[in-house]
Amino acid sequence: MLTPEGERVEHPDYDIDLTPEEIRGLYRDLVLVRRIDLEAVALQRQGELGIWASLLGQEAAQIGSGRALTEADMAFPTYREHGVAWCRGVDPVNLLGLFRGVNHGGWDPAEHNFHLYTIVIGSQNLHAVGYAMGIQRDSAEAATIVYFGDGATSQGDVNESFIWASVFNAPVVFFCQNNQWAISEPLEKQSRIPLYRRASGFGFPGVRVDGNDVFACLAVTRKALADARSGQGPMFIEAFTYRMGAHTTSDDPTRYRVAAELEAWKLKDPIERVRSYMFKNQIADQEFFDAIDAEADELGRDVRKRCLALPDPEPLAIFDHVYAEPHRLMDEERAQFAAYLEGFEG
Ligand SMILES: Cc1ncc(C[n+]2csc(CCOP(=O)(O)OP(=O)(O)O)c2C)c(N)n1
Ligand SMILES: [Mg+2]
Repeated sequence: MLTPEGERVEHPDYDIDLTPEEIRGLYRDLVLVRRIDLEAVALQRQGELGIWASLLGQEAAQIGSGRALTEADMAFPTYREHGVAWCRGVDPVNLLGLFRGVNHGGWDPAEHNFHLYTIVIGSQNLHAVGYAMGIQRDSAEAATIVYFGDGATSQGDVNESFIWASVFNAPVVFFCQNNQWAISEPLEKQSRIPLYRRASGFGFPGVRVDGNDVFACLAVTRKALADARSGQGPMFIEAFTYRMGAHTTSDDPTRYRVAAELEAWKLKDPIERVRSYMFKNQIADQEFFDAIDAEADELGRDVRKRCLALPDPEPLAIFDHVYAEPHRLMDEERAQFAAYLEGFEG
């Protein structure tokens, strides 16, 4: 719907009518989440975070799909969904706390309808389908969306989630961000067909969307969620995008991919095309762009300041939220760890 040069194109099946204000809002989201991400990478490089998984390049896929959600919809993320977290009103400092190792994310999934981050590849797919089946049994006016990567489509859990969603006609949208890489494994080592085509074998529709086009991601996800809410079952969306950074800050992508690939994808940058479209169509002027840049810098400063001020947790607190109710094994492990800590002097 928006070419890399910022030209608007119509699509026969998916259309979207956005007001200038909505477009400015999407642009603001894209810029701010990129800024949060940049600050987080810098914080990790300065030793303030243990690790960080950058969303660089995937902003449109996350903001487009994230803004398609209604308040009642429930989202299940991986570890890279900082843009979706932003759309769900989760304070970015919570995300940093998780990667700093001082909390488990610390947000209430029920308050934001945004589940905690999941590191175990694909396990959130099963949680999402189970949740969607719950929505179905409650006859609630809501849908579930689950995020996962291209690599995750090779995982058993993900394939099982497709089967359950299909046979129970669960109101779930499978949002796969195909960023072309699963750490150092390229997509061609994961699949011999385009990923969206996998869906038909499970019995539900699959579409591929330009994952660097925020309008298209919004339009397609909105439609898929509406269909799910109205009882039409699951849908698979392959957002075709690119991981412009490293897998995480622990990874060095220059070891396994050529620089030319990144250069080609830079020309398809998800933010530049919106900016160019807005300029050309007088949806925003230089003053607006400058104000957003200033807001982004202020947000970066604020996030950094509050991250550094996060208190170190009391070591035994790690056991507090493993189970909702007291658990014998937790009590045992807590006691063992307390005894270990007491072995230190001072
Ligand atoms: C069950 C499981 N197996 C292996 C890993 C190690 N691991 C972490 S990220 C990753 C690759 C994931 O690639 P993809 O699904 O494409 O997501 P991306 O990181 O590209 O967003 C792997 C294998 C894990 N976290 N969980
Ligand atoms: Mg990937």
